Amino acid sequence: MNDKLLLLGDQAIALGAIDAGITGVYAYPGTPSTEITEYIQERVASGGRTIHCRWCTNEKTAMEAALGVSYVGRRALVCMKHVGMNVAADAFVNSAMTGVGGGLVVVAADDPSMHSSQNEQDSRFYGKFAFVPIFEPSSQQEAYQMTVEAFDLSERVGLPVLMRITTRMAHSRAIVAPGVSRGENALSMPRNPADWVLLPVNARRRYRELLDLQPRLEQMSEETSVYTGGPDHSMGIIACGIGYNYVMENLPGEPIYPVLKIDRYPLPVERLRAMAAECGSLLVVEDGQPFVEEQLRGILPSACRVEGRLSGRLPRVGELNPDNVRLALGLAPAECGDVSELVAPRPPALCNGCGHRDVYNAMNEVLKDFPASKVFSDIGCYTLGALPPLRAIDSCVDMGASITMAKGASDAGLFPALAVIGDSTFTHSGITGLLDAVNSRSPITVVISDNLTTAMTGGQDSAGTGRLEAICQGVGVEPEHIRVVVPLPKNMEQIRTTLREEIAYRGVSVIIPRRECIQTLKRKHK
Ligand SMILES: Cc1ncc(C[n+]2csc(CCOP(=O)(O)OP(=O)(O)O)c2C)c(N)n1
Repeated sequence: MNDKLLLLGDQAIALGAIDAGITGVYAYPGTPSTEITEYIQERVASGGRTIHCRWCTNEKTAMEAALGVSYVGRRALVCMKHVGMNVAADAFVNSAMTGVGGGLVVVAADDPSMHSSQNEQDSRFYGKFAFVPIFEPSSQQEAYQMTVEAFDLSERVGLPVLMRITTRMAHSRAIVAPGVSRGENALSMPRNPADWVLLPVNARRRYRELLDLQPRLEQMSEETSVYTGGPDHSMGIIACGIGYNYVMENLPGEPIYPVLKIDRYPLPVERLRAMAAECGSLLVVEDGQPFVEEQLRGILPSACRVEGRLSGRLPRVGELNPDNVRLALGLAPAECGDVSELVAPRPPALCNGCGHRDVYNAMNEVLKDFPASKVFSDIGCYTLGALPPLRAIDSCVDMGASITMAKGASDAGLFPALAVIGDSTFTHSGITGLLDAVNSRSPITVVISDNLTTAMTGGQDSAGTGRLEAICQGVGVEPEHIRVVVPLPKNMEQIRTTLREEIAYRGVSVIIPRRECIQTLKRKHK
């Protein structure tokens, strides 16, 4: 019997993947998913089994590398935050069309309440859209076990499995009892190599096969869903993923209402219909968007009363928690009060001594002479430059959008158009936009604020470190318009002059302010 461990949900998934015999984890950092890969990296570094665990350049490269592992019969884990699914979507959706060889599990960590994200999108829609099985654990122990099971299922049905978690599952700890660990699969080649060539002739056949598989997946959900009968049938509760935890915390012991725990999709339609037939109404407790609640409208007779986030019984936005679930269950509010009144909010800010600050101070000075200027920015620590007192940037949409938006605005006649992007975001998805700008000779000034790390998510390696000038030159930026400066208060005059010169140049210029992130520097000194 293995020792029990106190693990984050992320770590439980990581351990499950290690014990399932993965050959590699492929990921780009993003809260709340980052700790999955970091745990595997730590285990490998401390002498565990060899597992490929280097950070990828973005979520799409991660998904595709994992698909390559699966093609040759071995197991791979892919991890990302929910918005990473948008980047990986092309590969993800088509991986359901090719099918998989070795087990392939994709973890998408959703962030309801947008603690560190631009939106609240719910990754379950991606799983449904791609017609793949979705797992949604309700506890850390389940996260461990379901990961192992997801790899087995993936190989059994020949499809990737999407594991969907939300912030609380990822970042809260509980005891996990690990099971047995297995080794890697042997190398093996695809049974039907044509499946992997998505020419229309093969794709049409594969799509039919994918659709034909759906009743089998639905049947599996019927067999595994856990239904607990309760004496009071005035209401039935459908509790998904971590929502089940919140329900059980409020209804300890034997729940008085019937409870159906949903931890995998497609939905167990027959089970749901049977439950609706014996309950006065149904309450859907699901974190994220009303994914189940919406589907129930098509599954159940229209007379059936379904309540949840759409009906207003639970809040439409933000995370679920034991308190708002408690109210939806018709119970009196918990006595501990509203924590938001007890904990003083601390808005995020750039660290003192951060190089991004010096970049923005110089930029703000220079742009006083250009009242029509706009600074398109991106996602990273430097996004905090939008806040007072700096107020230095005008946009933050999705990773890589700074350069392309500056190009578009310049095409439309804006001058000067500037872009500010971090080093990791630049390699993630800024390079192709820079190529577009070079190809159309757009008069834009791109600032790649290089702190030599992916700071926002905790200081992971940045894919282009040491190669940014070469990348820009390779993309076609003229060498004399690739300028490197050191963002320190003592260099202000030089930075301002460089900015003025490159704004005056009517072509693509890149300025790279380079100074190591003070947080990673501090950690190195320690
Ligand atoms: C598609 C997507 N993937 C991941 C993230 C999470 N994320 C936000 S910023 C960032 C990288 C920031 O690194 P960098 O551009 O170097 O800027 P820094 O934070 O170091 O200033 C990451 C990984 C995200 N928001 N969107």
